[in-house]
Amino acid sequence: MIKNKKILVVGAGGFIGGHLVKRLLNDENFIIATDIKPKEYWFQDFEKTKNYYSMDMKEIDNCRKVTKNVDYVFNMACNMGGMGFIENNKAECMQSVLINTNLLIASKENKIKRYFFSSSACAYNKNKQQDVFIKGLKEKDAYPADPEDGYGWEKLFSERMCRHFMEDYGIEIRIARYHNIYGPFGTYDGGREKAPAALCRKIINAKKNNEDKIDVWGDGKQTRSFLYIDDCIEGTIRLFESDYSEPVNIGSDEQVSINQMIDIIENISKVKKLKRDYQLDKPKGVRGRSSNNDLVKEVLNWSYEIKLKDGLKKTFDWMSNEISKRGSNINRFTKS
Ligand code: GDC
Repeated sequence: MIKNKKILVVGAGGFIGGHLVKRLLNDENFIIATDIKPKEYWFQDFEKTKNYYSMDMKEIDNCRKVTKNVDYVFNMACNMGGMGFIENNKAECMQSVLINTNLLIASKENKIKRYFFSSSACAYNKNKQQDVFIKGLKEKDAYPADPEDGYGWEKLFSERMCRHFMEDYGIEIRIARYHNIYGPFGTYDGGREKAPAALCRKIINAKKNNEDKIDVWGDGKQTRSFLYIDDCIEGTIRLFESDYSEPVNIGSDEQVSINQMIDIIENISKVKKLKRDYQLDKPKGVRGRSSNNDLVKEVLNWSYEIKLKDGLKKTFDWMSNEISKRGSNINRFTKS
């Protein structure tokens, strides 16, 4: 267990970053937390730490300030979202390269012991994801390089930047390739939401408004695997504590089509079967994607636990509560 360490979490106001801070605080670490969002827009709030900074970590001076006298750095920050965001904001997504680069330089200068980079399944070669059901992606499938345009190129490049800082300067590196992480406190509206949250929201609202139809992007046959946030955090901590410095999948191998995921959410919500308006002109991304977990099992002796239907139930219940409290189209700020 990581305990009694001074840890910088960059992107602490976001979804995964917020859950990570919560876990590290519970494990009795001293946390410095930064995010570009003003504090009132952070996804979770933590009473126990006063060391929050709202700052742009693309600026190297900010990176230098907050890496002083720190043991470990977790870089959970990037400008990101689901397909609706990353397909239409490639230049924005690629600028996150400045966060990782300047944070690595500052970490090297301030002699940080270990550095974590949150990469993505979007780093994988697109050609290996053209069929509806594919074999899970193995870590080596990122090469030859042909990742998701914009966002995926930034992730792959930044992975390599980490690797070279390790080779040339000896900074210890850990890299997770996350596969569509979902759960409570995730974005569910506003344009950055990913499919699990978007489809839960659409079904909650259809039920509330007595509608019999939802919009679905694509033909619904495209596949993904989705990992619940608690498993993501457990895998992240275990990877960080391991001695493995190459990228590792943190994902699920429960591959489902978007249609199958909608079936699961409809069951949870107890609505009658809704009509599906397939929108073929909306962002679709790759045709099929899933995680191969051989390496994570070998290196960490660990596998995720939460099945999609159980994780979606927790997410659906949380979101129903949020929507009834706050409505579905406002910025959220929730105390954890
Ligand atoms: O957005 P996403 O979850 O991202 O979309 C998965 C699939 O669900 C897409 O084919 C999309 O067209 C379909 N879909 C159907 N309806 C909807 O209402 C909807 N909203 C959304 N968002 N999608 C819908 C993600 C990246 C992340 C991250 C992960 C890593 O790609 O966007 O930033 O890095 O990958 O796995 P997805 O899975 O393509």
